[in-house]
Amino acid sequence: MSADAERIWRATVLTMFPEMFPGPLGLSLAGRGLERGLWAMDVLDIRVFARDKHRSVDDEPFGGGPGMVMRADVVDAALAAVEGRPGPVVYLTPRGRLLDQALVWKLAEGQGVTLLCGRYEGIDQRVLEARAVEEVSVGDYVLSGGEPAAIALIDAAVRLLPGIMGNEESPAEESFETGLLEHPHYTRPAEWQGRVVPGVLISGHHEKVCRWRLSEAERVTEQRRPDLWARYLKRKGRGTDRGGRKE
Ligand code: 6GU
Repeated sequence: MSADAERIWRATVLTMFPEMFPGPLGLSLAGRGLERGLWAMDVLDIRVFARDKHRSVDDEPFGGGPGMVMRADVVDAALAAVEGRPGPVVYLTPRGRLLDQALVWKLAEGQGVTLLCGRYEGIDQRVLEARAVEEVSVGDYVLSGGEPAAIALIDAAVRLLPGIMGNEESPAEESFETGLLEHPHYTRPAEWQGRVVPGVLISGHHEKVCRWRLSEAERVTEQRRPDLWARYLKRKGRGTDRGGRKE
């Protein structure tokens, strides 16, 4: 293995549903990058680390209540098998800190990430503490498991890796990089079902187009995302960018 191949960004996924991977990550931008060796993914089946004859991974929660909890010893054995890989170990859970573009950049700029996908009601808290696992959520709604969240996180990170995106798909101007949602987009035909494209976009005035796009981005952000809008206004005077990173 060459030194470069050892250093490529690597996602390690621990899951009870390995068939869910690569899934959408095998297609489009991420999939082409995977085929070209620009990043790599290893998927491990957590059930392999169950030791009893029934291969049980989960058990009833202490204190009672619905659902099942993944056992500390089984999850610990799975994490031990991938110990020493570069990058943080992240457990995907709606109890985690929210994933945002700043954290995506941090992960993409590292050497990779190990993602622990839970099912059932969750994972025994003791193993998360013992192995200093970071807990991350992809939004304020509940998925039936961490796998779609892991796919979202990997997709977001991989598209930022060098060589993945062509020049025409630069991330610099898109939503969350500027701290604003994006302006609306239009393409041909200039008139469709009686609806016309905003005149400034076909005026040929590059500077006017830029100003219009910024004002549209500001308008839509203020309207839809008061949280982003407040941060944008605060940050504007301070010369920071990229989801809060200092330039
Ligand atoms: Cl990371 N996992 C699950 N199961 N549900 C979620 C989530 C993660 N983030 C938001 N909802």
